[in-house]
Amino acid sequence: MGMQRTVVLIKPDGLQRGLIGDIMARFEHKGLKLVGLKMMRLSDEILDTWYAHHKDKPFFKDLKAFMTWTPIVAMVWEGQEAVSAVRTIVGVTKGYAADAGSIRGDYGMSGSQNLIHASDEPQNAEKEINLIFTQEELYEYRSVSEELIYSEAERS
Ligand code: FUP
Repeated sequence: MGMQRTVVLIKPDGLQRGLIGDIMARFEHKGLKLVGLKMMRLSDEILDTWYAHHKDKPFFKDLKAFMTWTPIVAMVWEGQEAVSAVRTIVGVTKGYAADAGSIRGDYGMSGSQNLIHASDEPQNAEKEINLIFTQEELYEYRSVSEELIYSEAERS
């Protein structure tokens, strides 16, 4: 158990479909704490690093074109085991296979236009944070609901 930070991107289809508010509400209601938020256009350079593990895949070119179609919304959420907690809320990669109740399961049908990105492990979360956020864009503050969301033992 430990406090973690994780990156969520609302992809161009999430923005175009007007799902930004609904998506953010899910993380807020879960009890995650928002520590970074901005709208931005992803560059070719960022995407080459972000999706380096996919660079030889047949869908890489289309993936990059899709991710640069419009600006995206980037955020950093913090909480206990935040990386896996957020991945559970997001659902598996392909919308048609994702569990009902997850974001991809509830809102998407595509295997590529899947609304949202979430870091898959803590090490990648740190890498992704450093790729798109500066230190000044990340905030530390005390959430007044922390004592309701976590037990005393979890907070210390
Ligand atoms: P995820 O971690 O669930 O976002 O999925 P991956 O890292 O495996 O894939 C990153 C993105 O590549 C997906 F969100 C969509 C795209 N992709 C495809 O377009 N086709 C595929 O077969 C697999 C992934």
